[in-house]
Amino acid sequence: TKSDVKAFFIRNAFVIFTVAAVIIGIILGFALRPYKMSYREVKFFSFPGELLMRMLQMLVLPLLISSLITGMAALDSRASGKMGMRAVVYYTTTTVIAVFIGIVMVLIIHPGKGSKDEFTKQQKIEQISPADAFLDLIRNMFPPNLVEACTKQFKTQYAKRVVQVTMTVNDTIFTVNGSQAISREEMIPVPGKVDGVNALGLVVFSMCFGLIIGSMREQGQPLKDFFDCLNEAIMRLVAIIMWYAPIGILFLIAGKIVEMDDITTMGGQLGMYTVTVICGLLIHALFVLPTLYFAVTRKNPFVFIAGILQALITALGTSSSSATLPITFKCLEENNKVDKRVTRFVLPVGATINMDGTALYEALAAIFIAQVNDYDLNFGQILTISITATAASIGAAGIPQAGLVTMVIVLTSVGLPTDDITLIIAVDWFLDRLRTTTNVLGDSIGAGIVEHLSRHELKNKDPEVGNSVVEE
Ligand code: DAS
Repeated sequence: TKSDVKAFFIRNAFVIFTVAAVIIGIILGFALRPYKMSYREVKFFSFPGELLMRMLQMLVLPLLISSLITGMAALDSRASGKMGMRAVVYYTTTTVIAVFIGIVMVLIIHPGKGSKDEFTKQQKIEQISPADAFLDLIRNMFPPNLVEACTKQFKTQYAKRVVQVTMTVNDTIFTVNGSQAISREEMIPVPGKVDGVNALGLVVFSMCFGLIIGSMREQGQPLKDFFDCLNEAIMRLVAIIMWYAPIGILFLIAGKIVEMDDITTMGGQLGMYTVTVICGLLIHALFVLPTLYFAVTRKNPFVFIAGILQALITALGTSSSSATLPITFKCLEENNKVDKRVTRFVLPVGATINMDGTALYEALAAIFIAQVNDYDLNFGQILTISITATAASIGAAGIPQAGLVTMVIVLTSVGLPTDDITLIIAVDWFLDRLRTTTNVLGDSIGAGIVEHLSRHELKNKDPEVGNSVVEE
């Protein structure tokens, strides 16, 4: 009936607007392409999209910190330990499967065959051992300065650039040698590289802090109430931003289509590589994750996915799983009714360390670069790639193209030329959107699975966060 249609429309207004925004964005983008806008004009045009990015990013830090602290404070150590174990098992399993799919796909399709002709080497780069990268990952878990952790990631300086200054004073020539330490990211030219918030450090701190507050019982109550209230207030802001999201997404997508390079210039190897990554991500997102969800919960995974559609589209539009985090929270809690004690605990951690799409892509891309260079990888090297790809996906920040930067770790671990990253840069903006969507899907399904497995601990307890889940 008419009122049914109306009710359906109101219930699904957000999703309908968002899907419409994507479609209009694509049409508008292609319609405007022939006009060949200048860089500056594109910036003006996509301004509403830039605003959405900024609004979402604005909320991420307080949301991440307050949700983790309240989430941890609400659980006693036994419950959080169990839930944490389940989350870790889920993250590890799905990441390993993703890496496996990436490797199998690239070995079967072999997109890098043929001679490498579209690229010339740019500079020689010093080798970095994977151990350096692992140590940086762990260093980032313990930020010495919390305020700084909110603005940047820590990077070890690995090499020195020597600067020589010659001067003449009273006919005498002096030469001064100076040296400047540079980090591994500075050693390779990666256009558009980004420096993220040290989310890993903040996650570790907030979890510990939350646990301690929880264990303080009465004494910790004021802090618990404070962060609870902060969290609630931020979520209300998210609700307002959600109304603006479709407009932002429309312009983000249209702007990107207007500015992207001509597709016809894409070489054969690169085209095959793109197809291989897309196939791998689709298998993981539409087959592996839903099957896992069904196997554990016996519920229809596609109903679950429909509930988070807006988060998935936001991930596609923003290429950032951390900017999408506020929307992921809303979708899971409101549409899929996932318990807040689970989302607050599992989502911020997931958005920071669980990146299935990134892991799949990094392993696949590294092997593709080996294929292009006619470099035969043995089994041990493929194993090294899978381990470092996992570490690189954990270390990557949830921001656009972070995965491209952490690729350096994977490539150096098996002695592949890091400057070959430039080979795949042309298509990375696009693949980044797809892997970010896969990352967000993985985090969301993880929340669903952990909630199901933790149902006994969650049963019969006050669902209001702030109460202990398991009483001794
Ligand atoms: N785009 C990032 C994300 O937010 C990760 C990546 O670059 O792979 O998930």
